[in-house]
Amino acid sequence: MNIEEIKVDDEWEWYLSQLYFKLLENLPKPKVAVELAPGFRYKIALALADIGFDGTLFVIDANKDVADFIEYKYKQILPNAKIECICNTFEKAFDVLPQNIDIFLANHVIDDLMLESYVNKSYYNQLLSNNMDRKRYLSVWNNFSQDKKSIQEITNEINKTFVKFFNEKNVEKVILSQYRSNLFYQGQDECIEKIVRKTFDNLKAFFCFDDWAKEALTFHPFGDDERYLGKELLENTQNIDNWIVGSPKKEVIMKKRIVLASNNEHKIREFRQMFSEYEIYALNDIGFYEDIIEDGETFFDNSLIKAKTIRNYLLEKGLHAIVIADDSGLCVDALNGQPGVYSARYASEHDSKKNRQKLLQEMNGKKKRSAYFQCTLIKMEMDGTYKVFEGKTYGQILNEERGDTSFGYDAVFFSDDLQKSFGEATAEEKNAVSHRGRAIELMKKDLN
Ligand code: ITT
Repeated sequence: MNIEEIKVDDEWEWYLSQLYFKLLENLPKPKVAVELAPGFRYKIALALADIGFDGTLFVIDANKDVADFIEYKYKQILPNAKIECICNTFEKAFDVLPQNIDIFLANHVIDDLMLESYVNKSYYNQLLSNNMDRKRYLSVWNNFSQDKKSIQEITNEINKTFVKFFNEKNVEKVILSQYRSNLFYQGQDECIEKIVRKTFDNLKAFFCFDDWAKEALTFHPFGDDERYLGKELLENTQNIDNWIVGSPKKEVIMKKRIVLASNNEHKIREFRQMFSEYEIYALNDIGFYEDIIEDGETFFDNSLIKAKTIRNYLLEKGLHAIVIADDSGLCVDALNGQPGVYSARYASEHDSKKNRQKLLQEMNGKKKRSAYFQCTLIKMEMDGTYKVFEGKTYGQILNEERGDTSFGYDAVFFSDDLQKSFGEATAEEKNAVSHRGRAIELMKKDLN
């Protein structure tokens, strides 16, 4: 499976991760955390990133594809943490887990454990697929029930595993979310509430979502997939009378989330490098796949077009985030400021090699080689108000490419500040003096 191709259900991730964050921020920062059965989802990692987690996180998942994905993704999300990925069943992971655990985290854990341990692999993989529609989902569950142990038997075994775990290990805090068992689709009698209650009776501290699920869901009604309808989530969690609820807060806002209105992977990488304290979502991450028509005459115009388009999209989806749009380009003095706003499509749309070649041709024999990169950033709030930040960086157009040619005009731009081409500079060197780096610095000051 190609890890890059895995798509998560973003709104759902976003929303649940906020709930985890709200619980976690009220607790002492953990040093040792364990997450059970994350699947191809990473909401818990996002929440841990929000609290600045820099301890050790053990992640258990018996599925190899999941474990590989998690290893890859979590290291990106939590660069300051130590990620220990255990590709095994929960019980078999006991030996590898430390004795003292500050926090144990799991979402939708009962179903995940059932799947992980008891469903045959081909069904399991189908169930993990995020694109699966409800009909297929049901058919998988039906097959599962025909040739596997009864739900009751499986439940008992899972209960035993949990009890053993909590008896053997010292677990300080637990956060779980189990909004509704998918098993309900089969009309099974066994209630997930009972399973959970029996299993976790012996715990000292047990947090789960309740009241602010209601608040959050009015902010983030996600999609029309019945499984995720807030009403069901709410009803199900409220039935569980012995669940302890974290301190409720009225607002659930994407405090530290930024949506970057760009699909340019290099820009995205630079933003992430310079904005490590924020979670940067690119357009793919929020499920926006359309081309934005950038027909403005200035960097500002285009930046505003991008920001407005994405703000409107988020509003439609009921999501809340700060939107940042970047329009940038290279302005060459001897070419009257060209390619300027046309930088991305100077010779050919998004073919940076052809664009550089055209520039070198146009500059052939020209003595005056001064140029500057400009970046115009717009930071837009959900109410539509915005601020503009501009950064410029000066240099000379080289006669030939030098260094890394992957990003736009980097290889033909000799930076006056660095005395080398941007293609030859390290990421840190470039970010420190670049147009984007400078605009971001200004914006950061404003955000803080
Ligand atoms: P988005 O609109 O999705 O953000 P884009 O690549 O179309 O992506 P722009 O419209 O802002 O972005 O075009 C900017 C072009 O200018 C970009 O494609 C590069 O060719 C060039 N460019 C901007 N910043 C650059 C940088 O730091 N290094 C090299 N080239 C850069």
